[in-house]
Amino acid sequence: MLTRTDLRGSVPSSSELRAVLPRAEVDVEAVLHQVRPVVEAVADRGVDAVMEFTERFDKVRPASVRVPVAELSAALESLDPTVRAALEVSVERARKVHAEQRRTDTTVQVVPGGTVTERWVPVARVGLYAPGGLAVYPSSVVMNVVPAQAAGVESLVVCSPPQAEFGGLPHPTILAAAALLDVTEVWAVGGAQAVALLAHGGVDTDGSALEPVDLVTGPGNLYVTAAKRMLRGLIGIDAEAGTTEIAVLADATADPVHVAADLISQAEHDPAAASVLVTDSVELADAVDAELVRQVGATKHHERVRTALSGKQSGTVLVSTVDDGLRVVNAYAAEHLEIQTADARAVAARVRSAGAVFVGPHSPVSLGDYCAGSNHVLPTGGCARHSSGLSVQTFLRGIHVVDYSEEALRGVADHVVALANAEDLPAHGQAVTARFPR
Ligand code: HSO
Ligand code: ZN
Repeated sequence: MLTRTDLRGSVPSSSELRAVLPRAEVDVEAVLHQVRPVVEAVADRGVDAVMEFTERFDKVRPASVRVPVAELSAALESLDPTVRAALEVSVERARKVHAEQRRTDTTVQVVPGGTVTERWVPVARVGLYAPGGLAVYPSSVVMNVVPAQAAGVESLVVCSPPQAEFGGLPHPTILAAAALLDVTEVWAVGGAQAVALLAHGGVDTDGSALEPVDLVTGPGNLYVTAAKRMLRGLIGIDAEAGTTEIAVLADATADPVHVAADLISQAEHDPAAASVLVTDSVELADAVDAELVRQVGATKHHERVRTALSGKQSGTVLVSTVDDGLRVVNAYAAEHLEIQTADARAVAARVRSAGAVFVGPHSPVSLGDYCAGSNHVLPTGGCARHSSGLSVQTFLRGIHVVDYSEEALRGVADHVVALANAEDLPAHGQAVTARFPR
């Protein structure tokens, strides 16, 4: 089921590896020309334009963009109690982890009387996107809202597309998750028009203001991603989220039943999802293939899974040693990386690039998707080489605060003047010497 790339013998350099490893091609640029008129119309005409696009793309016209607060509590009250209990555990664990991870301010005394403090200040207002359609993930509402709240973000809006079958409201589990997290502002808008409205703000159908945000996070489809890319600068965005990926680095000690189940679990998201096995054991690769055939037949979304597993973005990579496997997974920089080898902890400690790492036989990716306490909004498409997943840090800005006394400034004045002159910016130097008239 998985195509094989044989790198036994020699592992190419990491740039060459990136060319040979299975990976989905996501072409955000290709949809920019479709997204641009949507973004521009919303910038010009606000909610009127939003309603037109919503009718065209979501086939429904909500009464207002803002979802009445009563709908949020109603959705929570009707939520299946088992799902509610599970969401509560998910929230509790995520809060525990994210609260501890908030950075504290640091003050460095550079010289007596001269300090630089790094002060962490939450973004004032953020918009969190929750997709609808094929993917209705209340868990993603948790993963966006929890770090924003842990950072101390004061004003927060959740956006999700209106659904015709729910009378123009977003999906009820999205509303219920928002209510559970004490979010009171939810907008029924999706797609590129949602990002544009978040960035520009507008006036709702009842005349009330929809305030623009400073930062938009959360996964969305290609159009949402394109709109984020286009509006970046006016707003901040998180790393671009593409289709989900799992890589498993496994040796002969791994259980093929578990490895296959984990590869299938993420393939279930999308026919374009990527599942990659990297192993030094041909026996394990064969056993995983056999298991995939057996398990895929029995899984609910077998069509989607089969398409994902047989796509060119998925596959098995054979290597000579676990060390070579590490080079492969480090170059690949998967969104999710499982280490299922002997001494998995030591191997995991040598991972340099991955959105998140799952160590040993009892830490499957789906645990992290819901209830580990970690965040599941992670960089895809190799972006883990340069970016991190969503965290409390995403919602904070570090401000350097410079505080020097007269003596501390005097002590370094000559050096400032020398550097200013070297850059032919003498007024910079004079701004210091003016404070010390001779
Ligand atoms: N694996 C997805 C997140 C998710 N899984 C939501 C289930 N629901 C991307 O990390
Ligand atoms: Zn998942």
